[in-house]
Amino acid sequence: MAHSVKHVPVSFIVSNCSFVVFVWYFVVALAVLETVNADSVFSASHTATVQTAAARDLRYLLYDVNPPEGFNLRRDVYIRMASLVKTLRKNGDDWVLVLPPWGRLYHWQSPNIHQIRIPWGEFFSLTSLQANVPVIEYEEFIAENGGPFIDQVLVLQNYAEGWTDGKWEEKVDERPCIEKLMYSKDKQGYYRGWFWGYEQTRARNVTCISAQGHASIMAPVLQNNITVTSVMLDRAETLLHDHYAGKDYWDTRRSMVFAKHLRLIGDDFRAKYLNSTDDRDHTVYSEDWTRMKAKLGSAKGGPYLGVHLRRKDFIWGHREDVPSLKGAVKKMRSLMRKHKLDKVFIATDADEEELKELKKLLPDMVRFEPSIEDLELLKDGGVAIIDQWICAHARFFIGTSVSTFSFRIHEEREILGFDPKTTYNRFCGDTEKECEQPTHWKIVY
Ligand SMILES: Nc1nc2c(ncn2[C@@H]2O[C@H](COP(=O)(O)OP(=O)(O)O)[C@@H](O)[C@H]2O)c(=O)[nH]1
Ligand SMILES: *[C@@H]1O[C@H](CO)[C@@H](O)[C@H](O)[C@H]1NC(C)=O
Ligand SMILES: *[C@@H]1O[C@H](CO)[C@@H](O)[C@H](O)[C@H]1NC(C)=O
Ligand SMILES: *[C@@H]1O[C@H](CO)[C@@H](O)[C@H](O)[C@H]1NC(C)=O
Ligand SMILES: [Mg+2]
Repeated sequence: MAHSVKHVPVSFIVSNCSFVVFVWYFVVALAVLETVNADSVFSASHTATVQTAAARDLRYLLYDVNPPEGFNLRRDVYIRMASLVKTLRKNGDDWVLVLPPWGRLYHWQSPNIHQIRIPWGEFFSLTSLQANVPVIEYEEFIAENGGPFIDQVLVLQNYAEGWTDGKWEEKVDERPCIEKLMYSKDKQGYYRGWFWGYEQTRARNVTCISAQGHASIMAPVLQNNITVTSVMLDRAETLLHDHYAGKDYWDTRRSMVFAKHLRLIGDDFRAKYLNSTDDRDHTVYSEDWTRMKAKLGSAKGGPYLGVHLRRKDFIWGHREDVPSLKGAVKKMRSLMRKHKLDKVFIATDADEEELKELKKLLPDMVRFEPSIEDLELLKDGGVAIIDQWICAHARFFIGTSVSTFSFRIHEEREILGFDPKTTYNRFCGDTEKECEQPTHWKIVY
């Protein structure tokens, strides 16, 4: 609990009292209350466990993802790990999922701001996550565990031989490491590695496991082959979803409620610049995700076109399915005409040069542009979430082909109850022939 208070940035006391800073101050106070709450909810469940089944040992599952992966694929891997923890808890011990701190993400390039060891509470509502599966922040793990020690790291990898005779089968085996290990032994015989930027953290043992299959394929290994208390799965993205878009997938996805201060900042921006409020737009949101069950088509959305225009690495590869800026603007104008919308909100990772060009082509576009002070508080991850939140509330949305950033917006809109026709849209490349549109994934409640 103490460490969540510590995250109150001292800078806001002296910085210009911008709106975001003001909201932040207010919300941090709320967040502290919420943390107190969450802790008591959490420990209550533990007490109950102790009383009913003394044999259930407390065990910790930690994980990390291939370094180049971005924010929104990482959110997807969280769903797979939550599913594994649910399986483990059904079968026996009292497993808790340890949330891997955010940081050193390739796309988070804003200069001069500190962006490692960021706890999940800065981006997501912990109480909401905990209503799905028991989770704790990494620093809580260190405190509970009696130090920054992880008993066993399992580095997941594919099979060196690939699929044998082209036949897919689910399997998992301890195997020699294929790639060079990203961990090295120190003088005391502990393994040192990245560990989310926590330099004091060390592992007692590191081994490689070849795994081919869904996340819960790891359950028997974690239950039977390994007896230590804390286990970390590195390269966790190797494992597939237990059941993509099934009930369990959606329960976890719905529990990934954005942190309150980010939602508030997004809502204020909508009201101020886009004439968009929940009452008028029929997008009333329940803080308690378990009670959120909006009918498809019930949400109307704010009077603007929402756009996610992914650039950077998506255009460097000269991909066929990504439009030129000119092509994108032409499509936006035609959608605005068709849906009688005179405002367009654009979320994009375009560089300065492209932004200039975009502004020239579409002078009245609206973007969320944080000041340096705001960026220090929100960080690149918070800004991305606010962009997603605003896109999620638009009357009509169009995203970028196969971007997980766009996919997460689809899901958010599905939760809010938008007509799928207004959500599952993407830009086509300028010369793309068959421009297949995104799939509609219905929520299973
Ligand atoms: N703020 C903001 N950031 C973006 C936007 N598009 C991409 N990014 C950044 O680029 C990263 C893209 O990586 P990822 O989340 O994996 O999505 P994907 O690569 O599009 O599938 C995001 O996490 C953001 O940091 C955008 O519209 N707004
Ligand atoms: C787990 O233990 C079983 C039984 O001893 C063994 O056959 C199997 O290979 C082990 N699996 C792994 C991944 O270590
Ligand atoms: C490391 O882990 C492997 C796999 O669980 C195990 O076989 C081995 O004995 C462990 N080594 C040590 C030193 O504990
Ligand atoms: C905002 O929307 C409301 C309801 O659709 C409309 O009556 C009002 O004129 C709009 N205000 C502005 C400033 O566009
Ligand atoms: Mg990516």
